[in-house]
Amino acid sequence: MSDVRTVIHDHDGGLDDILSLLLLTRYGNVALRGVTVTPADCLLAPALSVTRKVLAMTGLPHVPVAAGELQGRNPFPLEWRIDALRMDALPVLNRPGPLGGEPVDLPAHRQLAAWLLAAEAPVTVLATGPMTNLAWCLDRHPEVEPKIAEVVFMGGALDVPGNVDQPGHDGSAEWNIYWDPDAAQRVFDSGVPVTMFPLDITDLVPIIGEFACAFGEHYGNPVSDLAGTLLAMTFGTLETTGMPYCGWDSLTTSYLAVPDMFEFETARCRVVTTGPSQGRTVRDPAGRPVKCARTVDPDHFYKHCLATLT
Ligand code: AGV
Ligand code: CA
Repeated sequence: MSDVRTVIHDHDGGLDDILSLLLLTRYGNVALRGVTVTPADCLLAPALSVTRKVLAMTGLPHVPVAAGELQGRNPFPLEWRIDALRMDALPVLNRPGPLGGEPVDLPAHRQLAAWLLAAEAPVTVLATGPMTNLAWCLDRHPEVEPKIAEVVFMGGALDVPGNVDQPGHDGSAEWNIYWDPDAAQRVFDSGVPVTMFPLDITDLVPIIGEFACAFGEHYGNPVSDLAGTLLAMTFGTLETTGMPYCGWDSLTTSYLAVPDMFEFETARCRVVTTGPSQGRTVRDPAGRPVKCARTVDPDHFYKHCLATLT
């Protein structure tokens, strides 16, 4: 097992973001410093509530949770954002007991900067949503740069189609970058090491029935029940969008525990910030080097989740 890393999870409240948080709470080599919630692929209030409940149920009630207030340019579909309301009402998250997760007074972007500035050693930022908060920190407090050991980011699409299906867009972008293309480019423009999990690799891990149903074997274990329920709630997207729900964020998160599961390439790339391809990540010899995950054995990932979340 590698050394313990201090991690800040900047998520945006989707089903897969919460599954990622659940994984993080199980990792023995991760010290969770705090959680920031971006109001992107969620409704903010229930997403904050879910985050705090997950921290309570996993024995981490003192991990602080900060509410995002910065907005991106291209809003997520409301049908997706209401998943947070559904999660917040799940019985497994509403058993008697105190709510965990210390709410903080500062909004997420300022809190993120404060945590980074106060860090004694460089911190890993796990971004499973748009990088709006991080971009603000780099803009307003450039001195945070050396405090960031690595940004581990779910987003982008290099050699595969994107997942944005919106009027006036050509479909080449991935949603976490599309929500705020300038933020992603701002992070790319910094010197911070970026490890990226684009759709090229996350396409390999669709949430399949066999994976979701396997959690039934541990029925009665709250962590397992929550994981299986989150996975079950992802079904329907293939029917409505023609694209399966994938383990986008959870695959990205699993890198923190099992980096050897992946092979990487260093790709020079940049973000298209305007026009019908906005949010697209393109290879560009003049772009900045990004460590991109390229291959994974899907079965290894599914088994890792099952073994971790029971
Ligand atoms: O583009 C993937 C990102 C991930 O961070 N999100 C979902 C994950 O949290 C956006 C997204 C793409 N397709 C979706 C998404 C869908 N069908 N439902 C909900 N969110
Ligand atoms: Ca997300």
